[in-house]
Amino acid sequence: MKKRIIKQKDRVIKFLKLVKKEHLIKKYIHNNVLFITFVLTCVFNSTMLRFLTMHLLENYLSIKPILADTAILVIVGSFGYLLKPKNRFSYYLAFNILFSALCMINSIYYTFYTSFASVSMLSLTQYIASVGDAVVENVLQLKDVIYILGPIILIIVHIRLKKKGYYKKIEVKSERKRKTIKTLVAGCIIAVLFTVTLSALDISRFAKQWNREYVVMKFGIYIYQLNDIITSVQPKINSLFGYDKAMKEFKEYYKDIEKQPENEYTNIFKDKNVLVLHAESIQTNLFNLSFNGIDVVPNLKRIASEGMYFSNFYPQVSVGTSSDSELTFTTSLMPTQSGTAFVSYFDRTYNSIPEMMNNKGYYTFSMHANNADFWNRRAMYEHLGYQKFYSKTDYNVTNENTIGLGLSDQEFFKQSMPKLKKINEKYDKWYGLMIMLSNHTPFSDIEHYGEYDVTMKEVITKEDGTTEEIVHPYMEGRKLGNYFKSAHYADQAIGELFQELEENKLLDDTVVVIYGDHDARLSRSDYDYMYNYDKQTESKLDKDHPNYKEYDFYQYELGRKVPFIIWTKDMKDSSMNKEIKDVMGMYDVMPTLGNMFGFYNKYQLGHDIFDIKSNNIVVFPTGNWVTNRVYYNSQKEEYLSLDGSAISEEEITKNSEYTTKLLNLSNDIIVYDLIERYKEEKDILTYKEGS
Ligand code: GP9
Ligand code: MN
Repeated sequence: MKKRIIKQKDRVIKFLKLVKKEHLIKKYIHNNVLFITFVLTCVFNSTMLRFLTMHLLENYLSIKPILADTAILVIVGSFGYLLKPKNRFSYYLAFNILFSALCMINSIYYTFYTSFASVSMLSLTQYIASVGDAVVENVLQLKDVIYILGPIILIIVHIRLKKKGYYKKIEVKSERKRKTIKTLVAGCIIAVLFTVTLSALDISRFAKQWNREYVVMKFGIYIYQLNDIITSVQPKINSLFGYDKAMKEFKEYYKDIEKQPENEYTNIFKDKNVLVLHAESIQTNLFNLSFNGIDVVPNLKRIASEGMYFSNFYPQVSVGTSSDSELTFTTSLMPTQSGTAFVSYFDRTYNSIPEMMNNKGYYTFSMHANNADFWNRRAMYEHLGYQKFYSKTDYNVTNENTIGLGLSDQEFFKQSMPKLKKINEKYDKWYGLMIMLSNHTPFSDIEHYGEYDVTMKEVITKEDGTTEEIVHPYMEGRKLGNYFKSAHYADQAIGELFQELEENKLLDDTVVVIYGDHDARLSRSDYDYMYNYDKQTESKLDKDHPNYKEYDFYQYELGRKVPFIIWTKDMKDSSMNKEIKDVMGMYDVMPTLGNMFGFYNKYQLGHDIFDIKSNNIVVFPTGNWVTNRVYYNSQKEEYLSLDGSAISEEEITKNSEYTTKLLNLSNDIIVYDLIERYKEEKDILTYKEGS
């Protein structure tokens, strides 16, 4: 054994000496310039993408993704050697363009969604196209286009090689084969080296793929994207194969679930009309902001103060944003782990609020002045049970009354009024959803938002006793400032809606429910600027300044809260007029309203907040979760204690396991259509027992 090791050692030393003597490295580089340029430029692009998106120290120091990128690129590049030298350039250029495009798409996507792109979103391109202009106008930046350097460098190298006669070399087939195999083996060795660096956590996250940042950070963008393709088609294959296991777990989970007990709000709103307001991109943090003495959202603040206001309410959206919010609101299920329920799984059976209201004799409808196919609503609404969908074609949309993506909220409400009046006259009781649109990213239609001043005004007294007003630009001209202007506009529209509803006597027997659908997708640095604004220099405080306080990850995540309000005309004089501070998620809406209106969905994953109270947990599609006590970041496996108390390891493990279980269960229910198939199973059983 010892002898063998010595022999091996001798061989390696001999080889290294040979490499030195014969200048083998130099020769290798000289003979493989094109291949090396291909690999290096692609590794550079992928590395830049990580640096420019995720600003984590760990990311800068990690060798893992570089190894992963190199392995995959050497393997892909090795097949280029099968071609004759004169044809190789086309091969490498094609892949270089493909990989650079991947980096560019992901760079833009990250700015927009703080996540990496997924091919499961390809079927959604028609919806993305509608906001495409907004993306280009607002998001395309220098950092997104640097990736074209890859193909440019490759072309330059190619031209120089051509001049030097590099491509005139003749390589026989066997030599090309030999080169391919050698390079392929080298690629595989790097892949093995990479694999041994992986931890169990890396592998499990890779398999699940939902923690996209983590996967890119450890596996690089190219392997991430390959894995994404596989995991995106997996649900289709899964729904054919993993059914038995999923059904078993489904039955297991629900066997012990009992109907929630009654409480003081049970049936309190029985037979009342319901008007649900889907408030696009309205965040809770707007409630605490005012500029020069004027609130950003004065009407929403007033409505909240007159009703039941849930101030620690979280959206639970994934890539399906608005549609995910609607899904979770109406079914108490979580967004799917791949694709979106509205698009990929619209044909499943859902126990939904409209369905339950239909069963109670309500007329159910949705109103949204956008294209009916956006987020596949037209098809999905059939399955959610809405009896009628008033969409773009039911409204008069002109250039003059358009803001951002479509019909302005003010016009939308105005034009909806006659429809609502008719419905109210015709039907005994009704349930309606109104989806707002104007307050949508990129908030650049400022000339239509009306006057709302987001500067900082200051009155100073001069030495001679006279006063002078100084105007600091503050949030003026910034994306966040534009968001405030846009939100102020949306709030004004809501104020007008309430006025018109009141004038038309539509509030007398109606419960109004308002929810913000998700956060406004603004970056952390925007908030950092606002909270660290220095009026002396009229810019952000320097990071070294003693007063600088970074707007950190947790502040940002906790700041993504949206408002949830339940309001009736007479509530302000009742005991229901209160603020509920317990954490609550979108999936708790159906159980909470269900108790108030008298319906129950056995498959709901949330809870009636008045039943679970301070014991509630809100899970997020990323695997993160929040309770009254703690916010847990599953990406980094870190947490923040919210009340300053000590958090035990046991509590973290228990809640993390619960989160994983719930996310998997929810995904299985949708992917395998378990509600429908369980019903069928039971029907067959009843039939058999009866015969
Ligand atoms: C589109 C609107 C916006 O009709 O609901 O969708 P979003 O981009 O917020 O998901
Ligand atoms: Mn939305």
